[in-house]
Amino acid sequence: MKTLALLGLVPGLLLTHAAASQPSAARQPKPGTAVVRAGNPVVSGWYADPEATIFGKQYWIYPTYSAPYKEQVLLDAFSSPDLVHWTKHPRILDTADVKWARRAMWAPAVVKKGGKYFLFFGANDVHEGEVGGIGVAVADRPEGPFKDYLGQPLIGNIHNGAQPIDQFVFQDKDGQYYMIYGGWSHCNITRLKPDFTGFLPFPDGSTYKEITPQNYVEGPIMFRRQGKYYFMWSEGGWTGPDYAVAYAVADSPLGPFQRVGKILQQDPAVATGAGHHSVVQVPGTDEWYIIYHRRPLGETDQNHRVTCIERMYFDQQGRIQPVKITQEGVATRRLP
Ligand code: FUB
Repeated sequence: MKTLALLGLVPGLLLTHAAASQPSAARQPKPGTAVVRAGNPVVSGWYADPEATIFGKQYWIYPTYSAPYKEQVLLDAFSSPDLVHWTKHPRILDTADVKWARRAMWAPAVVKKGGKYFLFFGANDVHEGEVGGIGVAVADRPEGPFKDYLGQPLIGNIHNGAQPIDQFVFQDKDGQYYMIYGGWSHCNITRLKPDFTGFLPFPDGSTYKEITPQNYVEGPIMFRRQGKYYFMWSEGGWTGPDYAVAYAVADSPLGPFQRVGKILQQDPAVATGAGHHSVVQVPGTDEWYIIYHRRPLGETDQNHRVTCIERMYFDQQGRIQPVKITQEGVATRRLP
């Protein structure tokens, strides 16, 4: 568990973003009040590709265990009631429990459905003709233990040039679950069957639709806000300093997605390689957080990535505002 929370004073911390989704004046602490801040990174250790979500009154983060490549054989998870104090849940999934997975367990995505928790993951860094790809595991609790659900990959082949990694599961307002995924600069969207055992074809008969926007590399996510579909992804190379997050907006989960621009990237005074993120919305509010990984200054090892959180703001036109990466991180935010 991370034990160190940062103490800061309010002035200058909460008044820096002029945006439509700022916290209301009523929610801002009085000037001079000490504010507990998470500090970045929010958890100790090398953790990347963080999928953040909310189950009940807890925030959860499911990251990649960013150890040396061949040691990426397990997943840990973290939970928090307030974004500041995090509890580690070790080894929620292990390749020992997935007979077809042997390494490179990457970028989890977790959804709750019908009282079960489904954890989608990439395994083996699969290439043409190899065994591996996107799998799914299931548990009765968010901290697992998760067990392989299918006994084989959910997606084991390469479609439209997309490596089967970096899956994200998005539920539309009609209840339909979509999987959006892909590495190697190609992104596909598919319709999941209700029991997550496979896919339903689209009305035109296709199963894997490519929705790759300009500059897309990997790490897609999607969410809805005010009737619009926001599609976000990582661009640049994850092993270097120029990794970044960009986005597009459309009227449908199928796009078309026109790239708007970058909203998260390195800051030479803070950290490099900022990317592969997720977002959470505090239920019933327009408060948004971006959870992402970055590389500490001076680090060059590709796996030396840490998980961080910042506020994410929209302007009056619905554009996502550039995110400033910080050492201070976010203030305590309990769930309503
Ligand atoms: O952590 C392994 C890989 O690094 C992910 O799948 C990519 O998106 C990149 O973040």
